[in-house]
Amino acid sequence: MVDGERLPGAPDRPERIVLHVDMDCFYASCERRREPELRGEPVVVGMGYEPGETVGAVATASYEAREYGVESAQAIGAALENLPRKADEPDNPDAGFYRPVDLDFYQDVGSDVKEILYELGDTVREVSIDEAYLDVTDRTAWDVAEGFARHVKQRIAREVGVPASVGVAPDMSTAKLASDHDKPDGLVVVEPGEVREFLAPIDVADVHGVGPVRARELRELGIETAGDLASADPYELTEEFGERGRDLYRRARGEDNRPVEPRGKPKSLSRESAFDGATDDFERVREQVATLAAAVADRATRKDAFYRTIGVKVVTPPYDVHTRAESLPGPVDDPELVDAVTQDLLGEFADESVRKVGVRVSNLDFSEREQASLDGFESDDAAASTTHGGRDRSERDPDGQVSLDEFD
Ligand code: DCP
Ligand code: MG
Repeated sequence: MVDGERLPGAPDRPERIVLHVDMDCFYASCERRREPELRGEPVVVGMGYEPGETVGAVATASYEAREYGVESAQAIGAALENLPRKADEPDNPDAGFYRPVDLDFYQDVGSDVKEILYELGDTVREVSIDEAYLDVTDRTAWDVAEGFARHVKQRIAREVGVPASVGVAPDMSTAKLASDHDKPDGLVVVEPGEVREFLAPIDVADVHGVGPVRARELRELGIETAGDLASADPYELTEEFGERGRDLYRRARGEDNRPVEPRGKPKSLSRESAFDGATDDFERVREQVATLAAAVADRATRKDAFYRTIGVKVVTPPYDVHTRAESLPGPVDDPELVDAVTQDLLGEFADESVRKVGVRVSNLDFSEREQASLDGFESDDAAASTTHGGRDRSERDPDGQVSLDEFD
């Protein structure tokens, strides 16, 4: 088929307007939100990092810290060689701030961002904690798309307090490259007629679906950029790489027809939190579980999820994972019940030393209907007798014994 030719009878679909949002140095920006003194400073967020220690790996670094050669996945020890800690060298102007990962907090900030995106997009595909695609075809038009994208960035900045980069294009793959193009605080709009020109100089390794191995193979064929890929012979590419070759060829030409589809609904919602070392203070454990229970119930309410199972996870030293769950006669959205059931399930661990706790609701139901009327769960008294009545394990949901992986 000749380039640009349409099959007879093919619908003349208007170009879609796809917006891709990717937060800038996300974990570091979250740290700055609660510690504004960190704004403008080099900030490193370490996974498995403890203040004062040199263990762990860099989860992310602020753009100021990247100037010193600090990057994701680097060992903290190596990062410290490039950028010493302000805590160790307070007078050194070339020192930075190191913070441990606090995923619960980042997830919270991430879901506040997503809430705004759901308001602004016709459909939203969440990709990760800090990234999503929006189909905004019916919300804007190409001649005002830049203003729309600016509005998205401003709402996130104003209401959540963290910076985002945004790309707008007629397809997902180009929108992603566009959001990455002017980071941080980027805003790049690639209109339908400009896609080939925008993609042409982009490194072939940055084309969606090209990993390091394939990038090397493509370079061996003299294909260095998306432009080279777009003008390569599609039959040769298919011969060399199979159907995958054809897909890459299409992406390099901006022919990515994937619709912006929401991800499947989650099967469970959970939150967990670790103590520094382990604690013998059971009151602290109870309080932590109460906080997590409230957060999980709140998230379920916000996602319009009803749950049929409520569970806790308790990790005791050295690293023994215990999960307990209770199933309910029908789906509910009831924060007080989540609190009562989790506290009840926790009782068994009163004499244990505890490293980590988690709360999880599962068997989720997203159907839009009235909450089932549940005998036994309607009044506070009834709830109390059910959850504190010393049910034995045999009544608990056999599926409630979840693995660590499923818990997250
Ligand atoms: N992350 C991580 N380990 C990695 C990469 C990322 O823990 N190897 C975490 C930390 C990041 C977050 O995921 O803040 C989002 O990942 P991104 O790749 O979007 O990186 P950033 O948002 O940090 O930076 P950028 O501004 O380049 O998007
Ligand atoms: Mg990011």
